[in-house]
Amino acid sequence: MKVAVVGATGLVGSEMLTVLAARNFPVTELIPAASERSKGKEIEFKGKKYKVVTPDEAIALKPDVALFSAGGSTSLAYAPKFAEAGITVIDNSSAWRMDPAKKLVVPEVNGHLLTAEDKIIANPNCSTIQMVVVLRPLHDEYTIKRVVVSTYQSVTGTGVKAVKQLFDERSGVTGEKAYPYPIDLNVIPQIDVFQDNGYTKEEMKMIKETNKIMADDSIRVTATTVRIPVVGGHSESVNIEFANDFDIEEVRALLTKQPGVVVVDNPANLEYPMPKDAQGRDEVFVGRIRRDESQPKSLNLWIVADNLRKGAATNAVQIAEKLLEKGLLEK
Ligand code: A2P
Ligand code: 11C
Repeated sequence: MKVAVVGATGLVGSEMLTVLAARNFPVTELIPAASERSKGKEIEFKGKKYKVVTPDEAIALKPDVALFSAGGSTSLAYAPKFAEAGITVIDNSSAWRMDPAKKLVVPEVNGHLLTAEDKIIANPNCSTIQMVVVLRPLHDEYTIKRVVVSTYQSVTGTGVKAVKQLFDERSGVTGEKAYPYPIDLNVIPQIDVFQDNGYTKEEMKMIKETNKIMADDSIRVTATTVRIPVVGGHSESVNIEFANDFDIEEVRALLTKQPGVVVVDNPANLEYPMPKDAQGRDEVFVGRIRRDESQPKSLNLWIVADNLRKGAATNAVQIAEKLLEKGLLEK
């Protein structure tokens, strides 16, 4: 496969290169693309050097598939051009996610829906992806009525500038700020901009994207998304109310056999998922599995994943793998 990565110089784009190599995706030729600013810059992939091109040059090189992580406006401008040239686009931005004509895909949840018609496929928001992977088997078994989620999100979700702000503050250096407040030794209950309803855009993404991916608008979701001074991944406290009662050991068994999920839940040994352990891993980790004793048919969980991996790059590469498996990337 000829694979283009648009945004290859960015935080998620470079993680895409790492994941493509680590998962041995059959790349015969890599086409790293970024803005004019990066044109000609060298990128190493599997021991070979490749020169960064512009998105227009990438189209002319006719890749089979293009993974995009270059922001919403680049996706809006270029994804249709790639698609028109017959190149399947897997887009990590939020540009196409809620477009009713585009699929929003987490392979373990709804990858079976992909067809040859899907030329622009949207990769969901990181905090949504790690949650729906866990919700899927539980919804299938017990029918979810309502989800209450609070997140503890890594600064890597904002980008390089935010990671730098955290470490600058820690070492007493004055630098550029990604956040309106200090992030080190602090917690910021705002991710992305506020909407008219008092929720942030990140919170509304978790609500709307969950309904779309699960293909079920009857699941009620409410979210509070929070930035914390961590780099390894996003954590989520999730409370789920079901229509039907569950057995806690059966819940554990369902999650244990769910592809892409690792149960880390042994309070006796102080074992639970943490972003320090999730960093650089492709799986979603779940623990603190327990009954909500305050109301019937309700469950509490703690979900952790590397937001740059399963939350972004890994999920995008897994979509490409799914297309390949279904024979949808063949010319
Ligand atoms: P560049 O490095 O040339 O600016 P991040 O999310 O980490 O900020 O990365 C954004 C990525 O998107 C970078 O690779 C960046 O390239 C790329 N990018 C930004 N604007 C454009 C554009 N107009 N066309 C193509 N790539 C772009
Ligand atoms: C964050 N979830 O952690 C955001 C980053 O829609 O893909 C990813 C935004 C998106 O800040």
